[in-house]
Amino acid sequence: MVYEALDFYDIESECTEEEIMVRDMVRDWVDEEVIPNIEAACREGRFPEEWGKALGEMGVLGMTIDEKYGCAGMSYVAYGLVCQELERGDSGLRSFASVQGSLAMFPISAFGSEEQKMHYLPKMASGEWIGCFGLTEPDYGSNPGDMITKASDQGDHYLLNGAKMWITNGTVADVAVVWAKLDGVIRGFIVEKNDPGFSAPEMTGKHSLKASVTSELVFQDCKIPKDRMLPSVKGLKGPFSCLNNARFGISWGAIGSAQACFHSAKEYALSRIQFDHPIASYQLVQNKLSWMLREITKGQLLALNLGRKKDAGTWIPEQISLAKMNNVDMALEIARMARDIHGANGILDEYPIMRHMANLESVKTYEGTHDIHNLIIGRWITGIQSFTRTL
Ligand code: TGC
Ligand code: FAD
Repeated sequence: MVYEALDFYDIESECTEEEIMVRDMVRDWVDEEVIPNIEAACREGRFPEEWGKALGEMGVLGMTIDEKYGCAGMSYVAYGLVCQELERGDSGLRSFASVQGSLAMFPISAFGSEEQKMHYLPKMASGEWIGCFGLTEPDYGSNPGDMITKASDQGDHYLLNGAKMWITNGTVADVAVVWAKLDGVIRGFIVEKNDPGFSAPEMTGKHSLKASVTSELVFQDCKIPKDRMLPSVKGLKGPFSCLNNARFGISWGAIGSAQACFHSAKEYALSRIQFDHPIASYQLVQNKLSWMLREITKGQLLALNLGRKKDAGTWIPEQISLAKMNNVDMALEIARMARDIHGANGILDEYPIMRHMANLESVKTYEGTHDIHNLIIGRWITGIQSFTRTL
C-alpha cells in the first residue's frame, strides 16, 4: 500500500526546500526499513540497534543543535516534520529520537561546558553514543520537584544515590543525563554507563511501545567526576527546558501516528465490501473519515504555527502544552475510530492500528500527562496553580 500523506491545507508549500528534503529522506527510510520490520521488533520487544545508527547517518539526531558540534543546525519545523515521519513508523522510533536529541543532547548543548559539548555531542549526533534522560522516580512522576535522588559533594567527585524509573533507552544508553538534588537544589549530571555504582535494568511487561527500551536507573554510591555536572543550570527549569523541545516533537509525531491510521482506514474502507458496496460509500463511514481529516488538518496547522514560533523564539511553554495535549488526544481518537472502520481486522498486526493505539496510551502519559498539560493551561488562564492542594 503506497503511502499518500494527507496535506489538505498544503502545509508543504509553507516549508522550505531543505525542510521538505529532510522529511522526504526520512519518509523513504521509514517506508523501506521501518514499516516492513516494526511488527517483528515489537514481537521481540526490542529496538533495532541499526535504526539508531541510521538516524545518525541521516543527521536527524539533535538536528537543531549547532553544526559546530557535529549536528545539522536545522529548523524546529524540520525537526517536527522528521518526528512526524518517524512516528508514522512507530512512536518508539520517535521516542528514541526525542530522547537522544531533545532530552540528552539538548541539555548538554544548552547547559554544558564547552568541553562537555565537544566530548559528547558529535558522538551522540552520529548515533555512536546513545543517551537517556532520568527525571521520573518511582514515587515522583507528575511532581518531579519532589525527587529524592541526591548528589553529594565529596571534594574531588560526586556521589549519586537514588533511583529513576520509566527511562527510555536506559539499558542501552552510553550516557545518562540525570537530575538530582545537590544541597536541596536540582542539578543535571552526566552519568556514563560504566560509572561505578550505576546500573540500568530493563523494565519488562509493556503492552505499549514494545519496540522501545524502558528502564530503571539505579545509583548506589555512584561515583562521578566533578566535571560531569552541567554547570549553567539550577532548578526545575533545567529539565523543563528539555521537555519543551521533546513535547514540541511529540506534537508533530502524534500527527504521524494519526496519518498512518487514517491512511489505513481510508484504503480499507474503499476495498471492504459489505451489503454489496464498499463501506466507504456509507455516510457513517464517510463521516468518520471526514472527522479524521478535519482533526489531522487542525493538528498540522497548530504544529506548523508552533514550529515557526519556535524558530522565531516567540513561543511560550503553554503553547507547547496545548499542542502536545491536543495532537496526542486527536491521534488516539483517530486510532480508535480507524480500528472501528477495520472491523475485526483492526485488531490484527497486519494493520498498524492497534500498535499505534497502544503506543499513544504511553504518549498521552509521558512528557507530562494530558491532565497536567490541561492544568498548565488552566494556570495560564486563571493565574492560579491547581497542582497541589492542602487537605
Ligand atoms: P513550577 O513552579 O511550575 O516551575 C518550577 C521552575 O521551573 C520553571 N519552569 C519552566 N522552565 C522552562 N520551561 C518550562 N516549560 C517550565 N515550566 C516551569 C519555572 O519558571 C520555575 O523556575 P524558577 O526559576 O522560578 O524556579 O513547577 P512545579 O513543580 O509546580 O511543576 C508543575 C508541573 C506539574 C507543571 C510540572 O512539574 C510538570 O510539567 N510535570 C510533568 C512532569 C513531566 O513532564 N515529566 C516528564 C519526564 S521525561 C519523559 O516523560 C520522557 S518520555 C521520553 C520518550 O519520548 O520516550
Ligand atoms: P502520576 O504522576 O502518578 O499520575 C497518575 C494520574 O494522576 C495521571 O492521570 C495524572 O494526570 C494524575 N495527576 C497527577 N497529579 C495530578 C494533579 N495535581 N491534578 C490532577 N491529576 C493529577 N520519564 C523520564 O524521566 N524519562 C524518560 O525517558 C521517560 N520515558 C517514559 C517512557 C514510557 C513508556 C512511559 C510510560 C513513561 C516514561 N517516563 C519517562 C515517565 C513519564 O514522564 C511519567 O510516567 C509521567 O510524567 C507521569 O508520571 P506517573 O506515571 O508517575 O503518573
